[in-house]
Amino acid sequence: MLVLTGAGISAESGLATFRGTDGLWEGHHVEEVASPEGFEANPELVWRFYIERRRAALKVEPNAAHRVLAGWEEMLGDRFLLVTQNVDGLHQRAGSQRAIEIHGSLFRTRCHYCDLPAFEDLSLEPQRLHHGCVGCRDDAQRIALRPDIVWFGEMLDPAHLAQLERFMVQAGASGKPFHFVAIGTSGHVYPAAGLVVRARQAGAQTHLVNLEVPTNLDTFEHFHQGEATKVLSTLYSAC
Ligand code: BJW
Repeated sequence: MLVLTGAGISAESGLATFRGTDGLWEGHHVEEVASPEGFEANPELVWRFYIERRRAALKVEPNAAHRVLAGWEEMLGDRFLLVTQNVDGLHQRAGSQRAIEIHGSLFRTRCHYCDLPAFEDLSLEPQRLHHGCVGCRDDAQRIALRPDIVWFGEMLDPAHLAQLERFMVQAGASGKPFHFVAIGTSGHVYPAAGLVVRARQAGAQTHLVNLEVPTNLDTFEHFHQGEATKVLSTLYSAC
């Protein structure tokens, strides 16, 4: 089973989704806070935005839907893989270990300009980050450190995409039922929104659990409309 999650799964924990009426982008243009150009133009604004996101994520708890997925992993072992677009760390806090964070993490920082490896960063003090990176000794004046988040126009980690592809090929060839389940995602953002198509090619039965009708609905075979916590409590037996 391959599961893809988006912001909707954390909505019932109290975190805002991206494209809802109370969406996170409200008050900010997307390109100001979630693009490389935005960071280069105003890194302080970007850091303020992400420190607020860190605070919000730390204030809430994983919900029943996060816990159901951790339970599926426990039952299925290496026949289960979770790929999340979320950067809030709630899956890990619910007990998921086989989780790939394809859009990065709020709780890691890396350098925007060099290949200094990303490191864990739980700081809620943006000022601390207003220093050059140790890897970029030639220019310690600019703000080089940034959240380890995949912004628009940036590449996803090729190792993550390769891991996903390997999993789909193996699951499709296993001879056992293979299900792809997307949960709480509007289908606007690629390449995540295209995973359903690839999973289907690999032999998966495809399911979507979502509150509203997404843009890529016609790419799914089964649509379970509703709140993730309610739908997931019975979905496993329906698969
Ligand atoms: C509930 C619920 C409940 C609520 N229960 N459900 C192909 C075609 C066109 C464009 C592209 C393409 N390939 C690539 C692109 C460009 C771009 C892109 O996709 N643009 C689109 C906008 C068109 N993609 C990229 O740039 C990606 N990079 C890339 O592909 O590199 C190569 C390349 C570059 C340039 C050109 C071509 C190729 C990178 C994308 C990174 C996205 N990052 C973000 C920001 C991270 C910042 C952050 O987190 O702070 O990640 S965007 C934002 O959207 C965030 C999310 O992970 C992502 C997805 O949002 P999600 O999770 O779906 O949330 P919502 O709010 O949209 O939906 C929530 C849903 O939940 C709703 O439907 C509700 O109904 C539902 N819901 N409560 C169940 N209780």
